[in-house]
Amino acid sequence: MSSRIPLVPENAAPLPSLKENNGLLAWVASVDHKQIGIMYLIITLVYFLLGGLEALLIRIQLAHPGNDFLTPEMYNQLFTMHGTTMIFFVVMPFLIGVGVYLLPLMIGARDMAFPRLNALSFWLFFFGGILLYYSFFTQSGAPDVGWFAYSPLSEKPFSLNKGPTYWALGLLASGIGSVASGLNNVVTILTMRTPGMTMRRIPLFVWMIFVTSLLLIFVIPIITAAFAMMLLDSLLGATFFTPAHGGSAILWQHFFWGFGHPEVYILILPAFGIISEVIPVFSRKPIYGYEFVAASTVAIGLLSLGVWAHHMFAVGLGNVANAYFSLASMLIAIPTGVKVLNWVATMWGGRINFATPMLFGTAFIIEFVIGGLTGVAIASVPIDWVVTDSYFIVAHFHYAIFGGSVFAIFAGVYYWFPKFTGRMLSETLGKWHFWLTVIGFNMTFFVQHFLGVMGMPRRTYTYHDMPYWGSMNLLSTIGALILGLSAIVFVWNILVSLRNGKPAGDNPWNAWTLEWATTSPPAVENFELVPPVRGRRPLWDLAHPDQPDEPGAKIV
Ligand code: HEM
Ligand SMILES: [Cu+2]
Repeated sequence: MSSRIPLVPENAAPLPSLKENNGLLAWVASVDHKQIGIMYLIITLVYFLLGGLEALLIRIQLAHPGNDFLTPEMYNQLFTMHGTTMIFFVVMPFLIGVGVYLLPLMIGARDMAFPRLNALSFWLFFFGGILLYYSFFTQSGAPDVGWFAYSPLSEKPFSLNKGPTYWALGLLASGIGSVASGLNNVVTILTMRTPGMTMRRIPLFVWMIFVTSLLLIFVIPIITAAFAMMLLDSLLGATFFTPAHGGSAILWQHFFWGFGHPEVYILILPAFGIISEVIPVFSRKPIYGYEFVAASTVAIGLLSLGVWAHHMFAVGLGNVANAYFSLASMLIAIPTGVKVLNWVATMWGGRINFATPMLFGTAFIIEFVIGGLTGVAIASVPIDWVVTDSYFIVAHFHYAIFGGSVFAIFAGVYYWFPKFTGRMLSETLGKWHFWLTVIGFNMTFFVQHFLGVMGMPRRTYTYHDMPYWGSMNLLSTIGALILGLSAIVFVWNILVSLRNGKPAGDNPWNAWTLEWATTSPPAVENFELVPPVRGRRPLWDLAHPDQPDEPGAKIV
């Protein structure tokens, strides 16, 4: 019994619980959404540490002017691998993985619509990452062309090594897995909801995953096709992106950013979802303006498809194109601002409990607003012309993607860890982790705004000793070391709490959505009984039958 692998149940005997199936094969062969979700989370933690190590090496090289800690070739490989890793092997798969774990639980289902497809997605992601990192061990080394691999730099004859080929192949594989995840999520949300769980009642996290999944389905194929063309160019002598032979280098940029801009929303919308779950629970109030949060997500998703060329203002697309892409980009600030207002209004007058998830949630709002504001600034063409490819851009996207997505990820880990494992993370270590992260993060990236405006280019191996450049870069590097320390505290907290953490019980935060209606961790079949769903907060309705969220649901 204990070595059985939970495949499709076809016998009437009770299913073995996850605890009985801890052998390696049970994990490798699993199609259980919770086991697959946990595997995503473990692998992304490993990549987070790798990507962080790469970032540290970059920052040590930049600590003072004229440094030669790394070789220029190594430097190029490191910033390329750092960016690629953080985006495609940390933030994106973390959010997909936490989605895969939570979706069925939140809508009262037993599993995803297509459990085997779910496993396929995970393994494509897993081997895609291995393919990418294998490049470090080849003679030519890792890719060194930046995370967007612009042509003609990434093409023959400018790139004689095979790094970009590993890059394209690894991302191609994991990208196909992401499209499959998108399809799986959409079908699950549309067809597997428990009775009463209408689309107007699903948790906001589920709404965000829904819109994100549609984006995955629409935009990953663009880059998949572009990878195929790039591989045809480099391996079979085609010339899609090489101008010297009639191809177009700018075409690559259109393909890349046609995918790449929606991709940044793929990285942030599920993060918005996490925040929209955490803020109400820790403010002890229902979310303010559920419909607005959901509808503004749909608006952001649609708008995000039509703004890609704001990454290409410096190309010289002409005034009409520049004016359109500038305006369209600024429009996105409206639905985004709506969300910020919703979160602040939810906190307003609430009984706020600043436990670690809420600390990260609150810092998320502040830092994401900073990243959003610099985003509106560089949506203005003349401003972008001044700061493009400078450290101002590096500061901007780290505020959005680290201060935003990664802070939300931390909020989510502290919030759901008890559900995943049955144990609480330590609050003391959590607070240390939080403060080290906030201080380290702002110290690393705030000064980069100034460095950028003063003209320091990004992707630069070293720099001249200009006034203030050395001291600001040193400050940034010290911040990065503090971030390294915070990551150690985080991992330590996970390891210690897995063994000795306080037992969590079913619902330690007194939350209201269905994942908290079952044991921690949930049994293989998720629920013994799914509570009735008569509103957006089923567990509130259950505990307060005389004052349900939707007055019609009152049981007399
Ligand atoms: C999960 C968090 C992070 C994400 C998602 C992220 C993402 C990125 C991306 C996409 C790039 C661009 C690479 C390229 O232009 O090819 C980049 C560059 C960089 N990141 Fe990060 N990063 C994260 C964390 C960090 C941390 C913790 C540090 C500092 C310790 C850091 C420092 C840098 C530096 C120095 C660069 C090089 C900029 C350049 O191109 O010149 N990043 N990061
Ligand atoms: Cu963009």
